[in-house]
Amino acid sequence: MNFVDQVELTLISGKGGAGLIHFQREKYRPNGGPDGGDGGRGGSIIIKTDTNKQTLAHLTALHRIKAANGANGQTDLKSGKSATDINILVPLGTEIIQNGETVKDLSKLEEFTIVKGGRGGKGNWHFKSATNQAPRKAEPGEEGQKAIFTFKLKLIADIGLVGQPNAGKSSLLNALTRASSRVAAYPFTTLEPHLGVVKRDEWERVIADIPGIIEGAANGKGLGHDFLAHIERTSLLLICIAADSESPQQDYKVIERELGDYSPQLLTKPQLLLVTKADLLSQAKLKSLSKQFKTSFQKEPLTTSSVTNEGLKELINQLQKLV
Ligand SMILES: Nc1nc2c(ncn2[C@@H]2O[C@H](COP(=O)(O)OP(=O)(O)OP(=O)(O)O)[C@@H](O)[C@H]2O)c(=O)[nH]1
Ligand SMILES: [Mg+2]
Repeated sequence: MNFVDQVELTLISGKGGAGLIHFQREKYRPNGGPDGGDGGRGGSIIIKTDTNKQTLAHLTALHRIKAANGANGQTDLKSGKSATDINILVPLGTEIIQNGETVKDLSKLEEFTIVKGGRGGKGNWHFKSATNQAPRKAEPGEEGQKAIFTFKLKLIADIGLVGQPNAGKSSLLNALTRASSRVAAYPFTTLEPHLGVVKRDEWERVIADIPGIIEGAANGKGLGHDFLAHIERTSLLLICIAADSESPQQDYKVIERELGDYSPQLLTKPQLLLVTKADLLSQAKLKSLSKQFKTSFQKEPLTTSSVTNEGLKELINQLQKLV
């Protein structure tokens, strides 16, 4: 498993281009005025959150990233070209640390300039005045910035998807958000947490899809154990039980037990019980399944299908109320 959650990077922004000292040279005007252009802006480095990124693995090999310098000013009042900014894409939940202090916590879809490109210097035409018609002065470009940053991935989700392998968690994440978590018809498809953002109007929350939980997970069995720590920080658990499971109630018991064994605190978290893959059962069977859950656990499940989208609106309604 390759779940990179910490990377150190040296980031360097570009220096601004120098302003030019130059004078117009036209055939019939021997003493043309100053026409030295301004230097271009140096490139900045910008950090952007992207829901298609799930880890920091794409940054591990880089170590040092430098944006280009701005070009120097040119004749004829032409400014030098500004350098292109560099965008670094990071997953939601990336924390950026410099000298042990948090510079930025990127927990929503946002971007921020981490090292700013230097300003271009002014060309000599700026310095022309009544007393100085031929300034022999221009500014150098401003220096870029250089610093070492630690990027740390903290999974910060408001809602955690929990369930046995193959319960349809990733499919649900994909149906509710723009995430593209891998889906396949076998257990342990998801090997590392995936995040997505569920949105409705102004309301948006981060959902985490974690590897499936099996019996013994709390003691280290399977993959889910490593990630139970992450869902400790969520404020609601969406417990997924597959409608076509041979023993839905047993599935639920296993999840409850593993959560409790891992940390009794997890059991005090608000839960929403979901019967996923509802399209695989008749309405009558779904109803009787709901009844069983109500009798055994005093919990009435919502039923959803990531294939027909049945129940998804109602699910978002509930999430809006609870989170
Ligand atoms: N019919 C139907 N099949 C579904 C639905 N949701 C998921 N599936 C199928 O169930 C299988 C498992 O789906 P996943 O979303 O990968 O399940 P998971 O819980 O993320 O599985 P792990 O990552 O292995 O724990 C896939 O073959 C899906 O196509 C659904 O709503 N209806
Ligand atoms: Mg999955």
